[in-house]
Order: sequence, then structure tokens, then C-alpha cells
Amino acid sequence: MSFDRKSWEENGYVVIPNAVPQEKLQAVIDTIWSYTGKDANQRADWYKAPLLEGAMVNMSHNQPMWDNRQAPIFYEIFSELWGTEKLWVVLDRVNMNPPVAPGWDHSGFLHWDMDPTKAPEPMYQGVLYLTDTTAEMGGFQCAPGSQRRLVEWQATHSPEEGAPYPGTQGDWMMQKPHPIKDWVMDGLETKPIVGKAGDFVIWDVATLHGNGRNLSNRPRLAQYISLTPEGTTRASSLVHGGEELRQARIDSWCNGGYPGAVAAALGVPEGIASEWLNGILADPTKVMPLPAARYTPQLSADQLQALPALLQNAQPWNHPKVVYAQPLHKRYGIGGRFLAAELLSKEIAALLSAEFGLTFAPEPAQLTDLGEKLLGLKRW
Ligand SMILES: O=C(O)CCC(=O)C(=O)O
Repeated sequence: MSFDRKSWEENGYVVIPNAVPQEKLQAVIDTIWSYTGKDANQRADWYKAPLLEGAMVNMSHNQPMWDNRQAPIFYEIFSELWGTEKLWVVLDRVNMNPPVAPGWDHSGFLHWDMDPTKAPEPMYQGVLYLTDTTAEMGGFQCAPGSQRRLVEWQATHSPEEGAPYPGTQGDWMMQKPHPIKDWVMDGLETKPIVGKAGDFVIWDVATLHGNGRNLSNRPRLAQYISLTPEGTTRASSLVHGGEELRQARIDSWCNGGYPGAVAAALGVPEGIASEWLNGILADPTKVMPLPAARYTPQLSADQLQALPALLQNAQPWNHPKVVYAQPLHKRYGIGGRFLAAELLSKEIAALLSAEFGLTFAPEPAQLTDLGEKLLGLKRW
């Protein structure tokens, strides 16, 4: 795999055309709609829950996403960039950014997934375009050349000069104005990166980047894909996690089907079950109310009524494995984001089996030989 090195050095991103064939893109698109329980053709559905901040969809384990992650082309691209063939996969998610509408205005953003006051370590991120994406569709955007300007800023300023302006609230990295962003952006422009379905955009972490405001009439759909050297993952910097990270990722792959199993028991889309599970992890009193069924639940009305008390009694959120997994996302960022909810749903599934005789046997996604190495199941 070779790509335009000169453009990469100059702009801090590069587009690799036609990385994935249409049927592999469509499979992920279909899964986004079923995961979120939305009908792609019903505009009103685009804005129904689940619709998370930043238009992110927290799904990560299904065959179509894994098929793309383990496609040899990404392995070739990232091996070339990292200069090593021993790579692991980041368990990343997807994006479904519907057009601006009353009640939904994702204004877009530019940020760094790193501390801009510190010298950038090598780090690469990537996004696969699932549909043709025009400039007004809220797709990937960046400030070409900002990765070089950031290094200039660091050479001419002290880290203290990069402190957020007084009074800045919330996550300053997502906001403007900011002293480093303002300096870096002086004379640069934000460029929406247009692409065809199947194009893959890869960028250097030091490039100011994000996604835009969708002013079109179609949702923007994309899958994030990145690989990092064996033993590491990507959080706000390259994180060395070794054995703990490998085990967590394998656990996540193994148990990735349980939130879907719990969703079927409750009669809700998996994305709704996932919000409920994460709500419980944040605050166990949120076990009530159960999410309202949208489909026929596997549980009867009586069983659903009995469930909250059963859960409060069994407290599956206090299972040692769930408790252990909960802070992992702080260490491993996106690489550890989903495990606690997956393990919680596995415990809930066990309770549903014991109490109501439901049976669950979710199969993990099938992996190729390369996929097994990227996951860490097989060692390089
Ligand atoms: O949605 C996109 O294309 C960019 C997302 C982004 O900023 C990120 O993954 O850090």
C-alpha cells in the first residue's frame, strides 16, 4: 500500500480511495439502523433516541464492523505508517450525523485527541466513509497544515500560554476560542473532506480535526478504524496497556453480543439497551424505569414487572468483573469503553436465564487469522 507521502506531510491527512467495497459498507449501514432501531427512510426516526452527543453511535461488536476492521487494506496502511507489522485493533465505533433540524443541531467541531502543549507522539486515526459524503454533509473536516503549525506553536510558546482562556467551561478541547487553536488556525482554513462511499481518510493526531454541521438532507454515516502497535491502544495519547489491555479487548469481543441479547429480552433496540446499561453503571438507581418496549419483548409483561426488583436484589453492577471493568475506559479510552456494559449485560442475561429460563448464546464476531492477531487472541 502506498499513498501520497508529500500530501500527508504537508496536510496532515490523506484520502485512500475505494478502500472497502459497497457490500461491506452497506452491511455496516444496515447494522447502524438496526442497532439504533431506526428506519433509514423515515426522516423522523433519525432524531429519535438513541442520538448521542457528537452523533456518535456506541456500537462496536458486530460482524460487519469486524469485517472492515480486519480487512487487509487497513493493516497495510497502518503497518506502513507505524513501521511495524505487529498491530492491534482499536475497538472504535460509528457515526450517524443527521441533518440539522429543530431539536438537533450538531454544530461540528475541530479538536485534538492529544494534549497540544506536549510534543506530539506518532498517532494516526482513520474514518471510513460509508456513503458518498459531500462538503455540506457534516463529514470529516480538518485544518490542513495545522499539524506543522502546532509544532511551531510549541517551539515558540510555553505550555502555560496554552491554558484555556479564563472562564472557559466544559471540555475546552471541543471549543473555540482557545489560545493554541486560535494561533494555529491563523491563516489556515477548515476544510470539509469530501469522499465517495468506501474512501478511507487517515489523519495525524496533531492535525486539528473533527466533523461538521450537516446541512444536507441525508445523514452522514461513517466507521472509525485505527490500528496501533501491539501492546498499545489509542486514548488521548498512545497508551501502553500490555496484557491487561489484551485481555480486556478479548473479553469485549467475546461478550459483545450480550447487550443485544438483553435488548431482545426487553424489546428495545440495542442502542436503547446500551444507554440503559450505561445509565445503571453511572448510577445504579437508574435501573428504574426499564426502557419502554418498542418491539415484542422476549420477557412477558409479568416478568418485565418483576425485573427491577430482581435486579435491585441481585445488583449485577456490583459483580467483581463489572466493577473491575468500569474504570478501564479511563486508562484505555475508546479501547476500553464498552466492556463494563457488556459484562453487566452478561450478568443480567444470566439472571434472566436463572429466573425466567431464557437462553442466550451470543456468538462473537468471526475473525480471520489476521483478525485474531489484531485482537490479540493470537500473538504476533
Ligand atoms: O467524525 C469524524 O470524521 C471525526 C471524528 C473525530 O474527531 C475523532 O474521531 O477524533
